[in-house]
Amino acid sequence: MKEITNLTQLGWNHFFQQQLVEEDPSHKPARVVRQDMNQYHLLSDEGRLTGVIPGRVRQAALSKADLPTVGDWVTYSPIEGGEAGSVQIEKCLERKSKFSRKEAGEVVDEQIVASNIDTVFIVSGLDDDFNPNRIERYLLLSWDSGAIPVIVLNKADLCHKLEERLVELESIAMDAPIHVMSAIDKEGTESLLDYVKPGTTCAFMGSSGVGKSTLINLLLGYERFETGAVREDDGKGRHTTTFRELVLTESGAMIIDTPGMREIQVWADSAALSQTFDDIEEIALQCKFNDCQHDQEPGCAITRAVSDGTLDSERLERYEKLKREVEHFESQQTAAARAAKKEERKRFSKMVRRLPNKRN
Ligand SMILES: Nc1nc2c(ncn2[C@@H]2O[C@H](COP(=O)(O)OP(=O)(O)OP(=O)(O)O)[C@@H](O)[C@H]2O)c(=O)[nH]1
Ligand SMILES: [Mg+2]
Ligand SMILES: [Zn+2]
Repeated sequence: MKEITNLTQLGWNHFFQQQLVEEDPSHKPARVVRQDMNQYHLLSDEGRLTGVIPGRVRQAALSKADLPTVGDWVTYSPIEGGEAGSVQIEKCLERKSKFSRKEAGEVVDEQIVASNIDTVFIVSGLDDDFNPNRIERYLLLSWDSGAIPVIVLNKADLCHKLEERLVELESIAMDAPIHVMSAIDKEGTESLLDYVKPGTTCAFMGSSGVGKSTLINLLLGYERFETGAVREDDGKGRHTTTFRELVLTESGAMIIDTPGMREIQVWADSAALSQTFDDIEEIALQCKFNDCQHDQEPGCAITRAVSDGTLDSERLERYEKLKREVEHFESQQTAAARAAKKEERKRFSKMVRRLPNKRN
């Protein structure tokens, strides 16, 4: 197989290359940089392409998560008689990492916000947007994603209690580095360059109006993305960015801008929860009983830590709430696995019934 060299700049590596072994050699790889309804914008060693998904590929997808999303590697083939640069997508390659949340609403489906990313920048405003609970949720999903989370505290120019907020954040960031900056004053933003390296991909996540697009424009050196003034009344921003997009920096790094998320519903397992709340789970190891519910049991280390001030009771409350959500997620996952098995059995027994009975 021909070694593809210039795709390396787009993040192509052995992990993806080995997935082509059994692939039709005429199918070539490309990276999804943007999706407009059914049209995918792709980058390949042939340059920019526009891809569509044929019905057969769409039908084979069991969930939305099986379809390509921004950051994905796909294989494509030319469309016979089609316009130059328009191709059809054959397959979505297995992902190295993916940042997912639960689809909003009642459905239990995974929404992949960005895939094949190395770094997740969790951007938060140091103004009234500051919200430890939201940062913990993003951390949880990041630890589940396979990418490394980095906390970005923007709008330092609007913050009068930086020290206080940093102390609070340091106790919840665990292993994630924290960077304080002001995009408006162009202060502290150069610290992001440590992560924005050639051939790597980072994604900016966070609520609307925290300054994701402003920061990305600074890193790019030009106004690539529209940025929006925050509404005066609620400080919540107005969702200036409406679609996800991957762009290349001058130095050859890839950055994904995402629209601000209103809801961050849990799509993560208990391993990610342990990583996010390592401090609490560490203390819980000291409880007298293995199955301690930390609810007035004798010898409870958690209760002791809260009363002697080593553990913030609000953090404990947030942990317990997220733990319930993770448990619910895991039970839904097993329920979904059970339902899939049942469906498979049904199909199998129908098939067996149709087989000719040899004894007759
Ligand atoms: N004071 C101050 N304002 C900032 C800073 N960074 C960004 N802003 C402003 O905040 C507003 C929102 O910035 P955007 O970059 O559009 O925010 P966003 O996170 O991309 O928002 P969405 O696209 O809606 O998700 C703009 O008016 C920016 O000029 C900062 O460091 N300090
Ligand atoms: Mg934006
Ligand atoms: Zn306990």
